[in-house]
Amino acid sequence: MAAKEVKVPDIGDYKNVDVIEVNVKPGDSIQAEDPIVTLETDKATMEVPAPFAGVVKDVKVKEGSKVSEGDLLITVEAEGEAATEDKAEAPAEPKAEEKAVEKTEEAPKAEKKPAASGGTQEVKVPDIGDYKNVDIIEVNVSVGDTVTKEQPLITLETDKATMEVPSPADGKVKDIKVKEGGKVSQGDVILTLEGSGGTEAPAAKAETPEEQPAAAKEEKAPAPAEKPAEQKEAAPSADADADLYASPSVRRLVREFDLDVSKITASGRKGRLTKEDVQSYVKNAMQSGGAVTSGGASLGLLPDPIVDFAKFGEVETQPLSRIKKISGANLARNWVRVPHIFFFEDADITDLEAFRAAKKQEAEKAGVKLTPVPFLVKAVAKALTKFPNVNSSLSADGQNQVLKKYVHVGVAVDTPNGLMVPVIRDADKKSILEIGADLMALIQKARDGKLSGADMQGGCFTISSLGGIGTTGFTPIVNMPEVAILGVSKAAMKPVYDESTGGFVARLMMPLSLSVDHRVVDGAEAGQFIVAVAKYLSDLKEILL
Ligand code: CAO
Repeated sequence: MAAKEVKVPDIGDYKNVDVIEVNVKPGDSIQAEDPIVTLETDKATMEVPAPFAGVVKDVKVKEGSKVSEGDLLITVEAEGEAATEDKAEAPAEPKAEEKAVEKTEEAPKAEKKPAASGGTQEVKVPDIGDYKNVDIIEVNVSVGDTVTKEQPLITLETDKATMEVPSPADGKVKDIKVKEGGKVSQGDVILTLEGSGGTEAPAAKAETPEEQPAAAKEEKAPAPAEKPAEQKEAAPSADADADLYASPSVRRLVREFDLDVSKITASGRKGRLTKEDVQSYVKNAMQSGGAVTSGGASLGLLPDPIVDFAKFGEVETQPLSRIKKISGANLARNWVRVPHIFFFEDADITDLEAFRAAKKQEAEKAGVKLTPVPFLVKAVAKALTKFPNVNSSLSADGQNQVLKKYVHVGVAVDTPNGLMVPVIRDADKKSILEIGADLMALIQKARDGKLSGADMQGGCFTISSLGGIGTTGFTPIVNMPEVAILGVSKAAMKPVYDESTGGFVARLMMPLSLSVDHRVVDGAEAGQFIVAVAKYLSDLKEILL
């Protein structure tokens, strides 16, 4: 028996993909095609199958890790000679699955025009690779529902991946042609959508075979092993999470709300957890004031108030943007899970402002709008190098502290769709003008809705500046897994006591607030940190020391 490495195969353009399940442990006997790990992008979950049979020797990833193509997953003592290195490195199935999913995203996007006011358009199954007669495991909408573009309409499942077909446009569901348990292939009509405005929608062009040629490469991929989805729930497991059988959107819901899935009864076909299961579980738990999350004892909260606002006057109900839904769930978790403490300090930026005013035109020539924010990023980066504890995170199990040797600073950006936090990398090594240039590019991308996942990953600390808007102070919520966030308010002239003259002088003071995770940062250290940031801003020379 020889120990062989099993690595992440080609998963398309995705990098740092979430490992949401690890299905094996050291000592497990596995067969070829057994799922080793489950990966999840924002549109699909996919299993990486074992390329050969053997005994798992070592597992190199864990739930919550992020992986990219070529990363080592496990080592296996392979049985027999049949297992070749080639197979070990590149089982091709996930590639085919992911490509199919990418196409499900692309195809509806081509149907840009909404259906006419009162007119309808047929929504068809887009290119899903070579798969035919794919199981519909979930129909996410009902007749009469108002849907928004990109909202999942149905969930399909092959033997290796689940994928959602998103709505190509805003509209109202007029007629549904499929049902849960049915099977579909590319081009089959899913539903008809009644548009909310615009001109008559063209036929679903992007879904015609001429415009969506079958991916030739996928023909090279070995046919997925005949392994019916039923096997997923056939094997009982002590860990209910590890066997979660649900669509990507339901998995996401479970994770966003940090639910204990072992307590939720799955009512879907073959034991699949449906969105309704999760919703009714949360509703029941809230009504009974019970805990719904997996991370702690009951908070004993009252259920949320349910109010018919229309009884009190005219109202208009609008769906929350996707970003608001995602960030809302994250903020709620961070607020409940992180024991916050808050610190306040005013930075005297009188000299900084004089310097900034003097350099503004020069910066503009270099294409940089020199606001106070690049200076704040630089001051924070310096402080993070001085206070490594603030530049750290708790490990996922809460047992270790991860100290970061890099300094990547996130800046909260207000966008039409909600708050986003792009990250300026290696801010400690960059000049203020370089930081300004990075910042401008990221703000533009954020407001154009073009930030990539990579632009928002890896932050060590966040700055939330409302200085351009106003406010005299606020307490931002720590952006987990970071352990601190700086809130910046509008600088104002204030009388400051001058010990040397015994009188008051007018100085430009910028209010700073620091929120920290008290599990990691003690009060004294947090105080020193915010005082240091204020000192660097008050005297830029301090940054050089
Ligand atoms: N005090 C006084 N003036 C300030 C200031 C401060 N603290 N910060 C910025 N300004 C000034 C700028 O200099 C600029 O004026 P000039 O054009 O005369 O130089 C003006 O305010 C507008 O700045 P801006 O907001 O366009 O740009 P910015 O670099 O200051 O901020 C960004 C960029 C992305 C941080 C900001 O636009 C933004 O989106 N902030 C919102 C953050 C947010 O919503 N946080 C959530 C709070 S809860 O966590």
